[in-house]
Amino acid sequence: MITGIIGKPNTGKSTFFNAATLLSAPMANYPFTTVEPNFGVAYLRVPCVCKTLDVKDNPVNSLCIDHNRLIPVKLVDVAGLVPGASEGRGLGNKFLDDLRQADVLIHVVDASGLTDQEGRPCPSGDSDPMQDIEFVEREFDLWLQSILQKDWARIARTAESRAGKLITILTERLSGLSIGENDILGVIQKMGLKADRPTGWSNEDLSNFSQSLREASKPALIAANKADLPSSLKNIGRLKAVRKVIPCAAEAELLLRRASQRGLIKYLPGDSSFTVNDEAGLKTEQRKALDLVSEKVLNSWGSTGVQQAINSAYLDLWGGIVVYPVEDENKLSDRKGNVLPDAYVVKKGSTAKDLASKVHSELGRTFLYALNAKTGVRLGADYEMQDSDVVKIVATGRRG
Ligand SMILES: Nc1nc2c(ncn2[C@@H]2O[C@H](COP(=O)(O)OP(=O)(O)O)[C@@H](O)[C@H]2O)c(=O)[nH]1
Ligand SMILES: [Mg+2]
Repeated sequence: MITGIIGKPNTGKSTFFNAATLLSAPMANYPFTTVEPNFGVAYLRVPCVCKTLDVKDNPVNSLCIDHNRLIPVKLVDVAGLVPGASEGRGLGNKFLDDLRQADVLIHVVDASGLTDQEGRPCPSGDSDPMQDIEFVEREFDLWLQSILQKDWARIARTAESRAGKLITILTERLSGLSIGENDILGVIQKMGLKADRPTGWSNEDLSNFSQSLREASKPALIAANKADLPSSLKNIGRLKAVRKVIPCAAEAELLLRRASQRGLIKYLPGDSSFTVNDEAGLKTEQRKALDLVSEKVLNSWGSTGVQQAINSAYLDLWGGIVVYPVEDENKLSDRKGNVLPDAYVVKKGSTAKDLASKVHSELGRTFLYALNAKTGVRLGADYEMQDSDVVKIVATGRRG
């Protein structure tokens, strides 16, 4: 599961990425061993079950700070795109290559209207972020359409030779883009397209199909960035009427995380305020910068929005829930005695057996049953995992 950060140039994508991936607390176990250049690790923040269970935990695959579980998740910073990118303008198809693996998107827009579609300064402030959203989405759709259209006539003819063949061909063709069979099937049904007669699909059908497929397979939220600037206010109101929008101030978040890293303030990403550790130790300009963040961002918007955007991407768009597998259901620990060692983000609807497979493929294969560690209740393979479940998985293998 990967979240992609997209948008035109100069909206603050890299600032957002840098802020989201900066965490001062060190992590013992780095979960992603190979991190490619534009990939980074951000953290999902959820209330940790250690609080309701009233236990002291020793996280291994994640962190727990003041009863907040911080779970590493992957982010990819996609190259900025300009109108015509799907035909190779700007960095062109580079952005689309970066996007392939993304399951959900955070679309960063410059809500202030102070940059044009190419990302150049627009001092009048009348660049319209709504139009930016639309052109970025359109480039994506055109790109998807171009992939489908390449040899559509041949695909369509081949597909008509056998019932159900179209879905197989499309699934194969789009598998590298994190677009699955269910998305394809769902869109064809919703649009009332004839899967058995693809030679009859018009160009317009293909165009609409591409758009619906993007919406289904790459759900996106709008991070309305630069919310600290005065001209952002009215634009954010307009955007909220038509899209899922989270007002953001990525630069402020970066400043707060850096200040926290240097021990100047106490601040956990997502908080609505911070406290200064040593008032006397602050330089005048540091004090001033922090006051500005309080005034323009925290007091105006409630938070910088960066953590909220990450959380929303994983929990709302993707439908994630957080569960805690343990090996000892009484101590709630792993074998080494680490209490609540691991937190896993799984998709709503995942079963106990799905979780077992995620922990270890062998554990999935040899799964017998699971135990709800909070209640002692035995759970079958098909039990649907619930948020904050703590479970022990019992298997036949030697691991059990
Ligand atoms: N006022 C304001 N400026 C920001 C914010 N985030 C980024 N910027 C500025 O926007 C410009 C572009 O930022 P950058 O992250 O490089 O954008 P990218 O091209 O989308 O990666 C830089 O000058 C940033 O300092 C923000 O939250 N508020
Ligand atoms: Mg950038």
